[in-house]
Amino acid sequence: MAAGTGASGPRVLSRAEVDAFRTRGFLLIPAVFTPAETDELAEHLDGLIAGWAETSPGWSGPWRQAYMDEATEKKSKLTAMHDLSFYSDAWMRAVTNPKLVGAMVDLLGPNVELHHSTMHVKPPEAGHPFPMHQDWAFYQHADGRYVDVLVHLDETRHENGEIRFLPGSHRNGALEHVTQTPAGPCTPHLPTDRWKLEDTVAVPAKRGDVVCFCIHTVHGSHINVTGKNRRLVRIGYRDPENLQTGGQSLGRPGLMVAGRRPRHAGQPLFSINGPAS
Ligand SMILES: O=C(O)CCC(=O)C(=O)O
Repeated sequence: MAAGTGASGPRVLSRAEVDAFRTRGFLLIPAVFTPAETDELAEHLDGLIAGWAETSPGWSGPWRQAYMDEATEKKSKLTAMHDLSFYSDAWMRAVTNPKLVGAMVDLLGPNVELHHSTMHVKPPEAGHPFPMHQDWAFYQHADGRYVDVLVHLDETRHENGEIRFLPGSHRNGALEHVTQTPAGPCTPHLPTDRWKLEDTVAVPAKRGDVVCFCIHTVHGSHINVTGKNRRLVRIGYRDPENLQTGGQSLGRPGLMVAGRRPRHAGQPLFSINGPAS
């Protein structure tokens, strides 16, 4: 991944934090959102959960049997929706939050484009675990200049399924994921016999913290066995010159949250009739 820090140095992160991100492929950034901002985001999130989000069994595939016994697998659910800023002004402010955007400039800059946001709520008691995977498998890009950010609305720990990473795994680039079973297609994930949550590092975080990681960093999380929702929102940012080649929101331009979008020779304006085919 190209360095985002300019001659004047990082804006929000320390050089040690930028280096840690480059070496490990993930970084906890404490207190990006103030307690008041976090309360407002959580309140809007609860409104979206009640009004718009979908609760379903979540990701499909043979990993479910490897991660859960039969009764738990039947109970396990995920509450999710995409692009929260289309529905909530608090989330519109969150995706353009100056401290968060400054951190993205430190990691990707000077030009940063918003790609998407996605709610991941693990409901109480059997809230959906996540098998080991790279986010690249869901939105393929040409290179690693893409950072995912997990905004924490609840404090996380082992019992509610904090995020977990395989340090340095981003350096392997894109990996082949399981996407098919004899019964048909399934949600992309890495083979469970070779990629194990037990080998990962846990990154528990507090309300208002964000945990960011590279699109190629292998990660996953355990089930939520507590009596409360575990509420996270992922926001994806990229260098606008990192071409998307497949997956979620392909062909859709995003807001420029820092810098400018360089124009390539002959590149047309974005169509007012939707994404070009
Ligand atoms: O919400 C989680 O625990 C996992 C999140 C995740 O895997 C992702 O956002 O790609």
